[in-house]
Amino acid sequence: VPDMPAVPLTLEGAAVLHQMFRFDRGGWKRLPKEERGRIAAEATNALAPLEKGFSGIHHNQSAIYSQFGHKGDLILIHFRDSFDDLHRAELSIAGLALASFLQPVHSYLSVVELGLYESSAKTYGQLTERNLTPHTPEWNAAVEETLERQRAAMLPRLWPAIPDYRYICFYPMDRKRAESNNWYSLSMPDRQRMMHEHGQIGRRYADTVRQIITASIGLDDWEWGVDLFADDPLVFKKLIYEMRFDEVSAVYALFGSFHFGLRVPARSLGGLLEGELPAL
Ligand code: FEC
Repeated sequence: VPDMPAVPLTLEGAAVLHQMFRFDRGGWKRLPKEERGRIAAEATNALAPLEKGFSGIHHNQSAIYSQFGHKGDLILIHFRDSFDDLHRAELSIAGLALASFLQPVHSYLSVVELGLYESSAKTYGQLTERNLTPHTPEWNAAVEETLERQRAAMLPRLWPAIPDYRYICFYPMDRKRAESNNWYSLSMPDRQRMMHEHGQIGRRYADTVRQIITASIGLDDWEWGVDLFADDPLVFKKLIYEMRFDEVSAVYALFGSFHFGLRVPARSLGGLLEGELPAL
């Protein structure tokens, strides 16, 4: 019997960029009021349509968050149909007059990923029963056929609209590759079982938090980006705390730095630059 592929099947969707900026409040305050108004209006006019969806496509959205703490002042997130359109978003922000007051302090590039642990084992098993051999053209065609069906079923999760919640919590993650605990040398059934348990904890929070997992292997410094959206910030703490005790996090997770922000509609950007937060 040939070895089954070790890599789970995945579906990829929107290309995603997170941008964190420091705002030069001192420089901004030194500008005459009318000049500040003009620059803020230009940025609002550029960002308001992107909030609804680039090129009129509902899911191709960008969103603004006011960042807590010293890590930055402004978080912009962009979801796009293609990496080219994603880079267009980045260039259009860089072209705003406001960009002279925004210093990029961090960014993260990734792609929406649905890991299909549950169905990978099933699919690989069925193909083996049909006497197909991994990595042959026949095997690849049969895998692609399955993925195509799954893609159609998962469209809204692959191309998500930015969830309409007040807070965002973003952080990157790795799975451990240490000598004793190496996720990548575990068997598929072991990983599948742990991911199943992970999903079970997650689903208990489905009413209060939306999660979007993006993959960044080959794109950025960590392996995954985790975006959580909620109206109650304590939900982030409770969910992440509970998951820390779950085997896949307790033994195999490494976390990068956390970024926490409050959603600011584009129409409230001018106010934010003057130091006002949008009301609830
Ligand atoms: O190997 C991989 O595919 C790793 C990618 C991955 C990371 C990750 C981390 C977190 N998740 C968090 C929240 C949720 C919530 C739900 C949920 C479900 C899944 C499933 C996959 C998955 N997560 Fe995950 N998560 C990753 C991947 N996660 C695949 C689906 C599993 C299944 O259904 O069997 C439930 C969503 C729903 O169905 O409504 C909520 C949080 C983290 C970061 C904290 C941590 O301790 O890992 C929070 C990486």
